[in-house]
Amino acid sequence: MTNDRGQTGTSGQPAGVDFVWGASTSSYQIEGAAHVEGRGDSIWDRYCRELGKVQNGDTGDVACDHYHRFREDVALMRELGVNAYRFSIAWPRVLPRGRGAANEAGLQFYDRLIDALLAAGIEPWVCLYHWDLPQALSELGGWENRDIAGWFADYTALVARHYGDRVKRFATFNEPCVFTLFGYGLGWHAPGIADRAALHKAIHHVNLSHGAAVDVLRASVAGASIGAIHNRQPCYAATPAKEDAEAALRLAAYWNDAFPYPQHFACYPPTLLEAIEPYMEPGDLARIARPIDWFGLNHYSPHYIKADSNLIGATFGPPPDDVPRTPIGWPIVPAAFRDTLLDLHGRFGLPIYVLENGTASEDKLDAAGIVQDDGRIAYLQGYTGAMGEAIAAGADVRGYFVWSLLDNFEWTAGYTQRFGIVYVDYPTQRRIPKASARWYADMIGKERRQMVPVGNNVAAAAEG
Ligand code: IFM
Repeated sequence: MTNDRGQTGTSGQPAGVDFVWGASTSSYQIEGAAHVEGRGDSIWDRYCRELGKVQNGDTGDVACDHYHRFREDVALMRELGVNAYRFSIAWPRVLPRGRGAANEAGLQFYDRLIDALLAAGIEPWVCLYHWDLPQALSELGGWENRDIAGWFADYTALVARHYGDRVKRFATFNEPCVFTLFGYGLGWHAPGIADRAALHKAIHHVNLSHGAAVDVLRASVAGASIGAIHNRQPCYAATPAKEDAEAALRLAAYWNDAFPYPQHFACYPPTLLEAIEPYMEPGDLARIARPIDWFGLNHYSPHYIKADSNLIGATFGPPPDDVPRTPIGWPIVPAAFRDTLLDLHGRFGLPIYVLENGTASEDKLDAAGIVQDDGRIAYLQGYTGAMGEAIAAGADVRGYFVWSLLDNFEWTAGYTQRFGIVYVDYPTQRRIPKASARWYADMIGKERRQMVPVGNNVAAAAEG
């Protein structure tokens, strides 16, 4: 397999291999067990404790208690028939202070999880970073400190050493545009910083950390298949006003290009270069642009952008009135997903894995013990159908992972938004597969039996 520069990756899926159907989660959103067996604080533990930052004062202290109930969750996935599970490792669980002494109990938790997945025939896909930076490192400047590339490389080496015999699929970062822009630029997420210099330093240091981690994984995991997970969404102007059109272009550079461009093309988007250049050293772009094996895409909906007085001069506006929306107001536009997949294929030339797609809906457990989430089924039908169209038009999409396996801690929305295909009754921690879980399982089953391109079966399911 070759990447966009014609270089051969050391591994990856050969053409013709079965499409991967999976489910995704992340450590802080589901694990709980925040203060047990040696786990250190992350920036989200700290952020949640700051009154008023997260709805209802919710925290990830217990979340879905996956730390103790992972066997049940693996059994659920086995029943669904998914062949891969994407989860993240909590850096502060394995290195409580982010560097230095490792926490054996934390390492063993992921051993147990990985072994249970393999025993169930489910391939583990490990993401190294899904936003839960060790608080101790944040106190040293976190992503603003250039030294973090070395700390991240050391953490990656620990993970590679420990799990590389059983795990081959690694993603370096999940949605770097979100945690840098929201966490360091707009102050909406942990660690709650809104500062121009902080944002641009963080972007560059995350990119350097990505390159360093790719090198570590390549050198230490035989047969590693490595990628990074990015959001990519069309950023439309919210109104015909010139200032909104300019704002949309500014936001798109941060959202869509600030990470994939240096990682794949060894350059920053021209509109960001001036702000990032002061933090660059000679050779940095070559350190960042290391060959990888696949492009991980998270996609939910297009953005409608308007001008703002914040430090990037842009923010998220409402979609036009005629665009359908999910219960939390996210636009439902499957055609934008199809076009994004085709654009990605043309632009980067790497195999694509969709590693997040799904919707929050107003799920209620009815008197019969059923969660009839028809809105989510319609959303998933529309989006997997659009993916089928992109594949038919030539996009090299190799897998689809639903977000999310379980209802979970949705960052500043706390537990008010349910994204799972499995309902979690938080007071009892009972798991109840929703109607969408049954739909997903049926669709996977049909795809496997009929071995025809995805989309055709989705359409058939929609017809009846
Ligand atoms: O829950 C999040 C996830 O952590 C990152 N991508 C978007 C999801 C839904 O908001």
